Amino acid sequence: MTTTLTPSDLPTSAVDPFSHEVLEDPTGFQAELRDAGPLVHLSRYDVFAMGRYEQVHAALIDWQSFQSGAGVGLSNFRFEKPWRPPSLLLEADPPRHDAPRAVLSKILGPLALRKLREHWMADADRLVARVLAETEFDAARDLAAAFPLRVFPDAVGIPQEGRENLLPYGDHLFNAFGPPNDLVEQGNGRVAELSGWVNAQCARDVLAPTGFGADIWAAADRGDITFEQAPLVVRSLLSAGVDTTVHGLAAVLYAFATHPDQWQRLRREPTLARVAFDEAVRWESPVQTFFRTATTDIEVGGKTVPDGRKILMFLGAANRDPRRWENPDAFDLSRDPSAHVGFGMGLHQCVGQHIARLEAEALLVALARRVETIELAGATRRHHNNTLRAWESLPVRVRPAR
Ligand code: OVM
Repeated sequence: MTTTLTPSDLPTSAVDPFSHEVLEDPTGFQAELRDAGPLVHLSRYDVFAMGRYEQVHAALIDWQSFQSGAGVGLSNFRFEKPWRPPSLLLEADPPRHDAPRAVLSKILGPLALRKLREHWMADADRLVARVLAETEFDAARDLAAAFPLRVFPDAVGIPQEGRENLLPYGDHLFNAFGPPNDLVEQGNGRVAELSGWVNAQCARDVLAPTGFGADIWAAADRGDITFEQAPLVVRSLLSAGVDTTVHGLAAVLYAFATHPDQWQRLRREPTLARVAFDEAVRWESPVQTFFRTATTDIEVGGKTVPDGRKILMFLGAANRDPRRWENPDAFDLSRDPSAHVGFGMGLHQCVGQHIARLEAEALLVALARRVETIELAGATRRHHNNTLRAWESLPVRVRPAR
């Protein structure tokens, strides 16, 4: 990237961060973005960008200056009609954001998840045992995608039929936060069908009598949210709860398949499973980017973001910023990754992170028990998405433990 200075003295990059070249491997662009300065202008989309940990973190916790209510994608809801009714959580600011958030925080909190723990640990063990009938398999498809689809839709309480729509819906949703490029075009053909199915699953009479979905409707009965809000809160679960965990799990499996010493460490100390997952979320950042919108003229690193303009926060770049992290490109179970911004930070920080960690722990503990070595067994293939850092295929070879 050659960065030039605009008249206002702001470093500018002409690189398209949503191009296939950058999506295939964003690390080079991320380094150039960080080195260009604390605030950079992206001329391709005429938006502002931040790649350093300090500024990304500061923006994430300053919801008054950096709003979400105008959308967290490139599209500015002040001027453009959103492609679906905005999320009451992701695409809202206080005070409207707060009641749905409080309801969901409780439903997805550590206390509520204790009921699921035993069942998910046992289910992960069964899945791993079955997959290990072969010593070579696709870890992205057979573990990372398979496990969330076994446990999460049941936990929400949606019917069996149509579950194959969950991943394609999420894939399109996360593409739609980016520019209207070929990835979005490809998804547009099925958007009505997929949205229709997802929205239909949010109705009270479609959901099981117990589960996260039923819990959300019960919150409406109590008056904690309205009956109009309930289906949209269920929609958030179905939107944000599948692809994210699938690609987070793929990230940690890829990390271990390429770091045999770290795998042996996890086998000796399976209590590191949660740290390993957070380190993988830091290292790969399954959710790479989100936008905010300036609510006023905001100073960032001595330069100004004008009122109403979009700012792209590179969570993945911040999570590998050498100004914040020692040896940031290393996947290392010895570090404390807990300050990463892969789940965001502040008011909007991932409300499902305890679910994600429980899924990861269940899968990793089962694997650590049953697998002595895991290595790549062929060419890996990325899945390109405007927001997600994702895997299409991770062929692995394992030696089962005796
Ligand atoms: C939502 C939603 C959708 C996508 C992502 C997300 C990462 C939330 O509909 O609330 O958070």
